[in-house]
Amino acid sequence: MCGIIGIVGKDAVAQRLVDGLRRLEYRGYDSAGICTVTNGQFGRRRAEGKLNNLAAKLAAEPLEGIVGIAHTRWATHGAPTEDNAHPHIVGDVTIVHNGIIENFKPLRDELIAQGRTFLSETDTEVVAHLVDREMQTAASPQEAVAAVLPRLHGAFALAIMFREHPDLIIGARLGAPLTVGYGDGENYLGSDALALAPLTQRIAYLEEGDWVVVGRDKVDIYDRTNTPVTRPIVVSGASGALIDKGNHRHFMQKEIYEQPVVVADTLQSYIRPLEMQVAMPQMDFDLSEVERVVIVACGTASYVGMIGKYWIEQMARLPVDVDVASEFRYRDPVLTGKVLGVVVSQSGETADTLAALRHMKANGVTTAGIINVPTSSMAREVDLLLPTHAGPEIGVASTKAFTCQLAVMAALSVNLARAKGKMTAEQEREIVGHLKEAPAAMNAALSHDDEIQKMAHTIAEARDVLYLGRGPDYPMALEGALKLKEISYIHAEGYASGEMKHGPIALIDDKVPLIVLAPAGPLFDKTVSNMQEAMARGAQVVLISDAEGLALAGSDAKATIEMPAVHPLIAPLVYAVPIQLLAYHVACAKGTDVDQPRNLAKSVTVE
Ligand code: HGA
Repeated sequence: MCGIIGIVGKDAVAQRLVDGLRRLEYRGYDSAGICTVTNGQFGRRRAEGKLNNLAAKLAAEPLEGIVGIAHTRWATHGAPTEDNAHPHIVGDVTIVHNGIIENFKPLRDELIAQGRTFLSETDTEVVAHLVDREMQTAASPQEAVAAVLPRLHGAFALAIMFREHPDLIIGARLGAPLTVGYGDGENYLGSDALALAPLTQRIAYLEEGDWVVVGRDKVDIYDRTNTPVTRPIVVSGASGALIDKGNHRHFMQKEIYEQPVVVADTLQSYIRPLEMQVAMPQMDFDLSEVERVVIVACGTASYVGMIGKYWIEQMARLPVDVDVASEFRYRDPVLTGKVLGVVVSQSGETADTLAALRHMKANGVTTAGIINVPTSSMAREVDLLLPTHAGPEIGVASTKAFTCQLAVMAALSVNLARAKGKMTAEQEREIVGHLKEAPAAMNAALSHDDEIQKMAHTIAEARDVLYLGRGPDYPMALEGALKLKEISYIHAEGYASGEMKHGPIALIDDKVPLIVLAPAGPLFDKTVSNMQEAMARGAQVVLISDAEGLALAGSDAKATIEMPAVHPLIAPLVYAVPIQLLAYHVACAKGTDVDQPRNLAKSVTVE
């Protein structure tokens, strides 16, 4: 979540650090800060709120210096105020941190007992004090940091700078990502390769427990036992260009519109068009041996997992468990038998999902990952990487990553079905045909943008909204509700249609819009009955269905949105479009910050 960048440079760094923060803003945007060291002094600027506030401060009071660290924050400990913003300075030490120091309370008590005073409410400040305390006796910054790291429990990526040693920055990582960038006469630290892309493409990924001394001409990496190690330098390939919104008002809108193209790109690497077969990347294990599947993810990606459960169970007849990652490890799941563990994540850094992946691996589970960032921790750690090709997703609310994840989940389901002998070549050909139709059907769904925009004004006035769906449309209902919550701050819930009468129907009155996702098909009549039950109690229904469904039940609804008629397998990809557009236009009508909604961050690197 928080984003870190550090430069041991040959030229001025302040502007370059801010540019790097812009590329990390997706990780947090509640406050930001920068510190440089020059002429034996630290110079620091910090600001509450968006990065522009920090940029304005820097423009008014520029900072000199060719060595510096910077941070964009997503607060975990202490409100997003200027005092809590990083970098924190204690004595001759300044520090930026991503993660949570879980034992910060006893450490803080210990330091206070020694007469130290804290200026922030953060967990981070204890690290600055600990390093400063060690510096009183240590022979070098290296020695001080090596003494402090074993005392920290929890997760951290750190960049530490020293007033009296202005030519180095020390970085460390445990449970949060940190990369080293190799430049020409200067070197860098960054939360990800994207942040460093304009500076260098030559990147080394630190491993768990590593710490690093970054100098101008040299980088020394140590593992958790303080043994010098080398980590491979790779060419990141991350684009140095800043991604822009094109002609769109928001990144989210742009990303919704990109879906037909990026889903087609993604499908291209999972389909052999001539053979009409689904293809998978090379793997060194045999899918036919899989006895059960365990899917773990968070938020929107967890709904991909739930939809995957419907697909894999139906097509491959394999039992599937789906867990939200934050619960998975702690309920001590049974992982016996030949389990295929599947993680789903846009960033590949989500702390809970990463921890779940490691838990599965530690228990001997073969793992696959549906991941959008190919250089991420998860992408590097899974046994089988199943990449999505959504491209950088900037809007905090996931849209194109979600539909690309669905496309890959569909391909995985078909592969499992074939490997388990549950799908004939003829059936596979038919499914490939439907998958190939998905981008065009998504385009058709996009053509309803104007009418959805008009509808959004009514929904924007609601205090509560309910979404209903059955089968794979149930997770879609959850996703529709999550989208509304995330960006329009309207309380929304998704329910399995049949569950309404077991409680939620009590919420219904004529002020609660009820959005029903119901493509025509075997589940349609049942869902429409549930819709009627709600309408009998005054519900204002928006029915999203195809022409056949609307002909059967549309006249009863207050409003309708017509989707193209599609095979049930690709329906979630298509129905994603109206629920995203609806949330988007409701948010615009309410005037919220669509791309950077309050309290959220794009990449959730704390548990
Ligand atoms: N715990 C620190 C850093 C928070 C963070 O990494 N969020 O993702 C703080 O609250 O400042």
